[in-house]
Amino acid sequence: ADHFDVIIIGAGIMGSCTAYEAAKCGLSVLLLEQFDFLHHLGSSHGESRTIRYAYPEPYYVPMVAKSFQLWEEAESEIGYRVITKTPHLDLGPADSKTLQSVISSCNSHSIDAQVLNQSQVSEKFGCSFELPDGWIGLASEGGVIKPTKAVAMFQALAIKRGVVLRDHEEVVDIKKLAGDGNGVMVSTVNGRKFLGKKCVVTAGAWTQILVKTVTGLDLPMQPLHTVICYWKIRESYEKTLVSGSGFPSLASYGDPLIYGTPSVEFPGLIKLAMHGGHPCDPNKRTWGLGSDSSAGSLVDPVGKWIEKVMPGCVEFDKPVITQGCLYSMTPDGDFVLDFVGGEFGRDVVVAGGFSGHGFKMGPVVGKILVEMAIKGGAAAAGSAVGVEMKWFAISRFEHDC
Ligand code: PYC
Repeated sequence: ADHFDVIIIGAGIMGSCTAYEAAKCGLSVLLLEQFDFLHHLGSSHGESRTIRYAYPEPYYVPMVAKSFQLWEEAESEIGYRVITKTPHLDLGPADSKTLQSVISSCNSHSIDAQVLNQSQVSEKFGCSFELPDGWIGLASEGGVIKPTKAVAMFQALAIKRGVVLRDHEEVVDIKKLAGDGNGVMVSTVNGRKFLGKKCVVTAGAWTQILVKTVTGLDLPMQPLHTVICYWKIRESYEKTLVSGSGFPSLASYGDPLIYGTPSVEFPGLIKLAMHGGHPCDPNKRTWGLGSDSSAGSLVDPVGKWIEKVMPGCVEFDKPVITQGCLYSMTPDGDFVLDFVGGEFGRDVVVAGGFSGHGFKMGPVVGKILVEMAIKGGAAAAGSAVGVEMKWFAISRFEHDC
């Protein structure tokens, strides 16, 4: 069997960033993918993801800052851009606890952010918004990431640094090799076996299944099928809602939580969608919207929100394009970045449960995972990157798994 310092399972954004970071540290790396590279079956494909400093949980703000820096370094190395910087706007009732937490975490990290009343939001963002009474806005900075292009960028950078990439290699087993420091053997469905001193599982919505099969550890990470919606912009708003015009990426707090980006990917369309989704088995998804009320329940609330908050901006009461995507949801919405423990000790690191907000964090997560694999301690890895790791520990689920 071939030997590597690190074997990474799953070549979405997290695995691809980890492979690149590991290679930067001079490690020999194998990156395995169960489907085609750049497939659209998981959580790393599509047209756009937001990046924003404005987070209700203060511990994510420094992670975004570090990630932004690493995104820009990777862009410089490859020679093209995967992020378009835009303003970012949070919205919601002034008494929303989440929105107030966003404001205080921006303040505590000195993020440049301005609280705006109803008319200031309309003035600043081209009269596209008509905030309901009692709502406020918070304007800060963010951007839109091109996900497929970003994953391809990290894979290209990884290849340049000697990483071995193999797709159509579904991992079916990971075995601890006898003797301290001897690492693990990873077996694939094709009967291939690879030896790794360390192994990192970044298998997105398949992480829970793989970790449970191999270790028996049942991590609470629920795969959710979500629906991304693109709406036709009314002609009179086409120049307003477009990226580059000052139109922001959006998060509207309340029930439901709606997010959006300015029009970047499909000319004349704007992405506005609902955070969350329906529990699913990632191997048995039903595609499209279907006709059941549960599928419509991910789209209809977005139409109602547009009518209420951006009335007159879009042409039809239904989206013109919808795309399926997967979330991997933890009970608290925080990630899992930890060692699986047990007989594997610190030889197998797991990263998952990105809960619909992880993509932007790919570069910083890659750095943390490599620090964990090399240094063998989560706290040491976190302090090397300036991240508090207790939020991401498996032990927080003690009663759930
Ligand atoms: O983290 O910005 C975000 C996000 C948008 C949609 C879901 N999560």
